[in-house]
Amino acid sequence: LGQNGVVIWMTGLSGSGKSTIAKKVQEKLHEKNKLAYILDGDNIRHGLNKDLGFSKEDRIENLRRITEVGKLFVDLGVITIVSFISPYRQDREVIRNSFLPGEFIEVYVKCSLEECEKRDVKGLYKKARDGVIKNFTGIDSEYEAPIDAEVVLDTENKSVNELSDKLIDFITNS
Ligand code: GGZ
Repeated sequence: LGQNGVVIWMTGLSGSGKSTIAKKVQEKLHEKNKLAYILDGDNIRHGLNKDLGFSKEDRIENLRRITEVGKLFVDLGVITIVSFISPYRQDREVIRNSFLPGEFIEVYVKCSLEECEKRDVKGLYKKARDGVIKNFTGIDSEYEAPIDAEVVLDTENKSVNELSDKLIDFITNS
């Protein structure tokens, strides 16, 4: 296909809209005959990273392995859409530095905790509030919002369609 690989690293709270946007972006890129692939909880946490939970150490290891897989995909020339909470700023910095300049695009999927909790699509926030789930991001585990993301997607005020176009415009013109 002759395209250069790139990692689109989406970070944001559970329920912020990362997966929904990732799917829409992948779909639109496929329509343009671009090779794009999503790495997310469904294909990574249930397979390669099955042995990992949500302690700080496990989250760091989760992201380290994803980074290594991401590098392979980038070598292959794939537009790699990575969709994980990735809560720690320092880890994201380490990840950024393990790619070449321009190969790593940090995308902040921005949505307030209040709104994510209101959406509570999977009922996980309620479980976290009730203490059934421990170390839940935003409740009893921290989320450090990006300060220097290349792209900020505000899912409280914009549609998935608009935001996916915004992201595709960014990668097409960068
Ligand atoms: C955060 C958790 C937790 C805890 C299970 N904290 O909305 P979801 O369900 O589908 O997305 C969340 C997903 C987060 O996994 P990540 O691999 O993206 O996290 S990290 O980057 O921090 O490693 C949520 C579910 O897993 N989930 N327990 N304690 N999210």
